[in-house]
Amino acid sequence: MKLTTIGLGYIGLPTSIMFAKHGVDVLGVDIKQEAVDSLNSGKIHIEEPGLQEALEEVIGKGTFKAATEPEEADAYIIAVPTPNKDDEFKSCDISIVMSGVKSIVPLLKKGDTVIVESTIAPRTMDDHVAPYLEEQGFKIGEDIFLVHCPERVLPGQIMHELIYNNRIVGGMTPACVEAGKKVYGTFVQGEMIETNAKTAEMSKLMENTYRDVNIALANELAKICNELDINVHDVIEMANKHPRVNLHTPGPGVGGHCLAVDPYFIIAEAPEKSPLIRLARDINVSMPQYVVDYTKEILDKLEGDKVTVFGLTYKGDVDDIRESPAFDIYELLRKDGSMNVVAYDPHVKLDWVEKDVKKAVADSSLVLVLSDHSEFKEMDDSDFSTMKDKNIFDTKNVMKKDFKEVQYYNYGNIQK
Ligand code: SAJ
Repeated sequence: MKLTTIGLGYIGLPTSIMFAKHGVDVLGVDIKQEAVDSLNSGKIHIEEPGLQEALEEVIGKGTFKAATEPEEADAYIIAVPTPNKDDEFKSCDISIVMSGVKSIVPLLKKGDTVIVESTIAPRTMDDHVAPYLEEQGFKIGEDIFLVHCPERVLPGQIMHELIYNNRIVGGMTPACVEAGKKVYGTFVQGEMIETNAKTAEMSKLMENTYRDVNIALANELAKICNELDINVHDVIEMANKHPRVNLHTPGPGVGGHCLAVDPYFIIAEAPEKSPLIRLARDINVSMPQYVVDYTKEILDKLEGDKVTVFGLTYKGDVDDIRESPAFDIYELLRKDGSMNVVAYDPHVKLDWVEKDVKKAVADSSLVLVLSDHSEFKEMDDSDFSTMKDKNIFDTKNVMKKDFKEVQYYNYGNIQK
């Protein structure tokens, strides 16, 4: 099989490499020449465990190459971004998906399969992608097979989850479902769940919305507990001992290109019917300011004015700062102007981000933990010996709590 993938980002690249590892002849397409050059020279341009080794393997085997223009194949996978639009409900911008579809139209031949993996608003396949391809003269389910197979892998575990997660195969017709299953059957060992495109779209969006709403509940609980002087982490631990309760974990907000984005795609399509989803978004969006306010309260009682932010990424052990509440907090603190703010993140490759922990905390009065990187989990008093005032506010509840010289705060133990 020959496969052309459009988009070599966090999903398109691992997916392309996984197909190439399993003997498929893959051309990965991206508009970024720099990324294409880097990949062809054997270097990945994103951080994901196991991906660099896998790229080296497929380059060695000659089953993967990158380019800026698509080529003819038997199957096409579109895995490009779908950002929020700048409108009232932050609706789903499908223009990049549509450009991807347009770019392959001249290459399409009878029997080809076209798969959209990008996360899209409900009914996008029925109302936009399918009608466009039919206008170009293709009979869907006969000439070409059109499928929505939403990606559902967790960054940090992509190479494992691509193979073992179950996979929703949402075809425009039953024949399209079969064609989609044939493509992913190359390597997927999880169950392939057959459905239509609009059910696939909505279930993908709802998975992330479910998580966003539940995190909002945990964040609201943290605020309530702080008001009432109750340890929120103890409450969650107790409540989760009930067999049918699974409270999520509060934090500095919700980030990434999924949970902070997808719920709006549903809201925008049915605003009158989605007040709960909207409120949950608002609660999660309110968290960075909540953290900033507490940070200032802690700092007000101290002499020094240096704050060291630990972690800028949207979650632990990734390098991704897209839609990151940690990054928002860093910017809010800097804009405030009353503090000297320094960022430390062992995963983020930006010049102004400190990589040496000792340098980052020197003369600081507060370490503000905003991402749950593994590196933070093992730190002890000795890592903070050069601080001016030794205080930690750990919004991710990630550090060891048995400090002797450091005053440790988290949501369960917040300074009043
Ligand atoms: N977070 C909390 N509390 C929690 C769990 C997460 O505050 O209890 C925060 C994280 O710190 C992060 C955000 O939520 O800022 C999202 O992180 P995540 O680990 O929940 O998810 P993502 O965005 O990395 O990946 C999600 C996954 N979806 C689900 O678990 C339902 C993944 O399977 C999807 O493929 C991905 O979205 C996507 O691409 O849609």
